[in-house]
Amino acid sequence: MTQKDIIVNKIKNGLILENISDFNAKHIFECGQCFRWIKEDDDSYTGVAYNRVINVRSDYENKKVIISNTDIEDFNNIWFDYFDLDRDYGSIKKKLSLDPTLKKAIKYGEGIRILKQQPWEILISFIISANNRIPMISKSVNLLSELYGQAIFYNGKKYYSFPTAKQLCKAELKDIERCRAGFRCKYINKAVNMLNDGEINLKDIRNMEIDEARAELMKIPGVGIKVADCILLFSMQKYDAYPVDVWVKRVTEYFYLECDTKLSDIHDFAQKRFGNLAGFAQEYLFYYARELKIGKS
Ligand code: 8HG
Repeated sequence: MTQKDIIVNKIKNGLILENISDFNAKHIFECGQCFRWIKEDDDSYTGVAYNRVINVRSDYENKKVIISNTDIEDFNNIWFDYFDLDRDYGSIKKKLSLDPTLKKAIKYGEGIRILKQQPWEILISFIISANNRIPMISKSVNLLSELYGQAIFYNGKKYYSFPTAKQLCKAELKDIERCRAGFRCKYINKAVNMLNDGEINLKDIRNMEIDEARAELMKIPGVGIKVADCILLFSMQKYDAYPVDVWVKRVTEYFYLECDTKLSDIHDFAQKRFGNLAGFAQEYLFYYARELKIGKS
């Protein structure tokens, strides 16, 4: 699917997208890559990204998506890229489905797209994610936004943008601790300072090839290999990254390798088996394993 194929029409306070393939809002927002999307009673999702609040509803069968609280300009400048609409997920799925396990995982998570999220937000969110559970990660990211971000009103409700490094630099460690991220707060504080001092530059890192980019990210305290790989995949378009958390370790061992395989062997396996589609494979597998509790003894 490319921009040419999608039909975009204005509706009241939003847009309707037609002829849109591989877009399932539930699978996109619940697969684990993002923390700021809330499911509404009507099965649509409301979220904050790029300092905006939008509501997204998808009709997978009929290839339709409704985005509320937006306009054509923002669609062209932000949401088209954010939802990775220029990518042909059909061909990715076809290639990965040659593998019987992935065929099942893809069927389960059909319509997942890897969002192009903002590196700064993803850096801090995944620092918070270390040894943490997704509901707690969301809570801390939301609290941090409430404390230091900007209020945005939508549908009679108050939402908050994710704070910039400048906004966060006013906060001392004891203030950041109010976001209830525990021991990770000192890492957030350090990352804020490193960014503001120019010690790290996320734009430069994004332009590096993957190994160098990963090594740079891992200079930030609180960023180990898994957190770095999540940042690379979810915000820097490094699609050969294969973040190995507990679930991906379990599911990869369960279907392909032996119990207690070394991390470096899991990475080598993923590289050989999935190549530059490893990141996509990883997300289908993460969602599949986590939802179905695969490999959990
Ligand atoms: O999408 C994700 N992929 C992987 N591999 N790991 C993730 C994703 N999302 C996410 O939160 N994690 C990690 O899994 C962070 C945290 O350690 C744990 C939460 O289940």
